[in-house]
Amino acid sequence: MTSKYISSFGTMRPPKREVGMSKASTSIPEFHTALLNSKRILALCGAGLSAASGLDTFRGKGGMWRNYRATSLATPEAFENDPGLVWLFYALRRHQALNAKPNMAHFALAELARQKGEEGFQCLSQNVDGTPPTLLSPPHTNPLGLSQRASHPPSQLKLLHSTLFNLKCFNDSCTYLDIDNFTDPLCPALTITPENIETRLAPAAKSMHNHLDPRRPKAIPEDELPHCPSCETGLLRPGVVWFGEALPSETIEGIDEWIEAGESVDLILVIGTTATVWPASSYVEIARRFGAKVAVVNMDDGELGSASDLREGDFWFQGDAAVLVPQMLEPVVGDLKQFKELAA
Ligand code: BJW
Ligand code: ZN
Repeated sequence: MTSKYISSFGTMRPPKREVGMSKASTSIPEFHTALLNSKRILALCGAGLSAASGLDTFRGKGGMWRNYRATSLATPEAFENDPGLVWLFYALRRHQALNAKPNMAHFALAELARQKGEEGFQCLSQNVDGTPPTLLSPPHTNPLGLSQRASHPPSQLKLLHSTLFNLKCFNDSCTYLDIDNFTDPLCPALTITPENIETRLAPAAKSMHNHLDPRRPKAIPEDELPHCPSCETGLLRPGVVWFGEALPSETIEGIDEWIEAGESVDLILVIGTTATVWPASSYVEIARRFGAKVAVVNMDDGELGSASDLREGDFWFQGDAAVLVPQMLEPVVGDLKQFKELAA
């Protein structure tokens, strides 16, 4: 993961603070003027973008899975200690993502991408509910990720935390990678029925030890979990980026190249994210350095990390991204009525 623009998290992360709403405009007509004056636009999207499609967020209300904080399961240490527990969490999310529909915000961003072209718009998504833009099937066919089902042009979608539909080997010395694996369930032990999940989780739930304690009963015996067909010893794991892991370098380098290809970045849309996870959060500051106004769309005015320091000329829209993003982009994307029947 090498980027000219991302600084180390020690220097980048701003202190926790409420959104500086007082200086930002909340006027959609004023935003329309800014949008129409913007040649080069970035979006930084998070879990709130897919909330209207029925997928859970990481923090706040949607951030608990059973008795576990979602963020505590998104680590190599959690997988090391109880791979079956972590696999159940991801198997459920694969199942939900495969069965979810894109919402109107996905369609609006995809249309913005088509209208502005590669030079004019790049969507940086922290969400793992999509496939990487490498090996894509034709648009609109299942199974694909939500942005891809909204026909978002692949070269304009950068999946910062990769995707639930890549699998890789947990063995560090093995390079096995399975791209676009949509099998559901991946194996019988990972079948998504309430009974299977409850039965698997019950012994651990009754234990006094926390899920990082090696003495705690494991959710699924390792021989029932998917194994790597290449080295035959390692367990397969979801190919997403967990805490402490590097983001895909070709993705980061592609974003650097896009930034460098123009004189400025004029606008960054920060949609449905707490903007607290580094290095994704640093794109707000990076875009600012290149001249961008910041437009935040969020249900909540709580913690908004790197997007909280809003200034004169910035925008703040509180509400559901699926409702607000189409309204905000309307002068460029039109009324999107052709997509309404397809959307969640
Ligand atoms: C709506 C809505 C609606 C709801 N409409 N809005 C100390 C300080 C600073 C940084 C660090 C630190 N210690 C460690 C770090 C680094 C660490 C980090 O940032 N930690 C922070 C928690 C502090 N970062 C990393 O570890 C990264 N890697 C790294 O540092 O590597 C170093 C390295 C370099 C070189 C070589 C080797 C190593 C990796 C970070 C990976 C994060 N991965 C996850 C899991 C992905 C897999 C999975 O999905 O399971 O990514 S964590 C989780 O957070 C997930 C998300 O993409 C990410 C961001 O969350 P997001 O999208 O913002 O969701 P929420 O839930 O937080 O917010 C949703 C928002 O939507 C809310 O605001 C709602 O209000 C809103 N909302 N409904 C509009 N309808
Ligand atoms: Zn392997």
